[in-house]
Amino acid sequence: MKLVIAIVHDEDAHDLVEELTEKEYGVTKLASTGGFLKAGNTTLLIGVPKRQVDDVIEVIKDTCDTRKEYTTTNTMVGNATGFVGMPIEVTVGGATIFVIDVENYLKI
Ligand code: 2BA
Repeated sequence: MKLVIAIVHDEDAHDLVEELTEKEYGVTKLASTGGFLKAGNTTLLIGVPKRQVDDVIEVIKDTCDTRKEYTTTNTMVGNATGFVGMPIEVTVGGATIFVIDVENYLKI
């Protein structure tokens, strides 16, 4: 048994949950926040037998897009007279995926 943890863009989360559920994968959706952008994203927990991990990753690949997002960094200006917010572009996703061994899987 493996646990696939997928951090995805909020805009892809609904379709991804639909696709996974349609294929009868069990999914738990958690609201999460990225440490760098401090913006909302979605974390999905998907517990599957090892042989299904590749299929789950394919579904994620097919559903999640990369996006350009913008944040600002404080940069010193002049002779240290002040700071100005400099925009920086970052590419987010499609998805950040962790695959973890599950030692035990119980439903009580
Ligand atoms: P955030 O931490 O908000 O990061 C959003 C995007 O900002 C990242 O996209 C990456 O392109 C950029 N970024 C992150 N840290 C950076 C840094 N120190 N310097 C410059 N740019 C940086 P992704 O890599 O696609 O990550 C999307 C989200 O996945 C992240 O949101 C975070 O919530 C999660 N994530 C990514 N790597 C992770 C990791 N190693 N462990 C846990 N969560 C992770």
